[in-house]
Amino acid sequence: MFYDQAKIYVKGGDGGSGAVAFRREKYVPEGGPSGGDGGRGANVIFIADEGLRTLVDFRYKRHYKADRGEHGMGKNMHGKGGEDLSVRIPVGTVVKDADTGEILADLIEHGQKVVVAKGGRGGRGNARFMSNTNKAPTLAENGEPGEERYLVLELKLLADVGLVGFPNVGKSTIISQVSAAKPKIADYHFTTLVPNLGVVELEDGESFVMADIPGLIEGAHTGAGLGHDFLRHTERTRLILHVLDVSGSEERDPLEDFRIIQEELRQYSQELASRPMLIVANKMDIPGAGDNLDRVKEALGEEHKIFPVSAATGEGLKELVYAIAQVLPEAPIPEIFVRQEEQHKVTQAESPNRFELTREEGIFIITGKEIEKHVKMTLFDSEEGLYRFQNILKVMGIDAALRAEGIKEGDKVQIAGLEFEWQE
Ligand SMILES: Nc1nc2c(ncn2[C@@H]2O[C@H](COP(=O)(O)OP(=O)(O)OP(=O)(O)O)[C@@H](O)[C@H]2O)c(=O)[nH]1
Ligand SMILES: [Mg+2]
Repeated sequence: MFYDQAKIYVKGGDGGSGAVAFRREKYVPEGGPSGGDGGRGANVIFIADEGLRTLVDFRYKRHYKADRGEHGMGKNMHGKGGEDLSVRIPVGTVVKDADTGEILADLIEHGQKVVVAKGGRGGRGNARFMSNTNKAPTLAENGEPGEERYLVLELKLLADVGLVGFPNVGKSTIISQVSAAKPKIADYHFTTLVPNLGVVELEDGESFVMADIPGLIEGAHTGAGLGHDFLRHTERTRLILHVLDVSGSEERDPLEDFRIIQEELRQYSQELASRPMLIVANKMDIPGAGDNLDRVKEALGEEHKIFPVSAATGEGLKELVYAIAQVLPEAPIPEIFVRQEEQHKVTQAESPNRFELTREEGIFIITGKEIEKHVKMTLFDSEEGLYRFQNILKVMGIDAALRAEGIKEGDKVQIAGLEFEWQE
């Protein structure tokens, strides 16, 4: 099977905790603070690899966690950082945040790297909190939690030209004639279940990549036939070849076919439907094709270039390849676009606030990445740690927000699993 989509979980390593320690020296009664910092948590990194063709690996392994940093130790010894976790993914993979739909990376070159989950920084040891007013701090930090998120991976093949059309119109036969690709060809619908790529070599030594994709039928956007998701493999193409069976060998009207396929492309994305396009009028060797070709030319000839061919005999294919080679250098390289439904999600997830305050059964609940991180990094059993945390609540405006909501002495507040009573 061809796996071109996956949802996985990635987590950067947590930072190691800072240490609380004091020097003990024989003749020094009270040594200075000597707790070292925690080590940095490791990152999860994606590396694009042209040797991989599908996302099948991610079907079986869906969780990727990088190592944590080591804790700091006494005698000012810092913890060791974790080693980054490198994950190889196929060239052509688009990486999105599963919750927001935001595109984090589009890896189109072999060796391209991207950090998809940052490791947390190490917590500071107490040695770092010494000041003129506090010579013996008992304050240290826990490590910062590593970044974690769910990712959607989508493989979008890298091709210059995409073949689209109804099943059985001869798309696979065409690619088999103009390139070394050897796709299955047969006289039934949906012979092609997964996209095939073929390299078309030109006489001048140049070449381009053609993608043969499964056939579309009316209602593909609602799931009819094989659906329309595989159109993602045409997203990077600069030119669409719209293949028609102009012989009408299946009792359909090629003009009607054209309109249906165009509508399906539009349903996938307006942008895709308006890409540069050539019409390939195939099966010209079958009697009766000529009449239909005339009708197609009359209806569509002004707007589109039409190439009569026979993939079976090879007639007309040279001219087609030549025309593609002419059009390609002019055609703009499409940027990976965010489809409309995904865009919607992005805007929904954005929130200008650094935190959210809600109330449930009298309890004040505070959520937000930043404050949750502070909770995890605070050592609450140290009085100084507690004091510092209170300061963070003030600085972030959480204090003020709670007061504005009418919080009273003794009310309960909850943040990231921590519950405490409000005290003035
Ligand atoms: N007579 C004739 N038959 C053709 C021509 N091109 C393709 N065929 C036949 O049409 C049938 C379908 O061809 P395919 O290349 O498998 O069609 P496809 O568009 O890839 O079909 P799906 O993969 O099902 O979407 C096969 O039996 C081919 O031999 C042609 O130019 N003339
Ligand atoms: Mg096919």
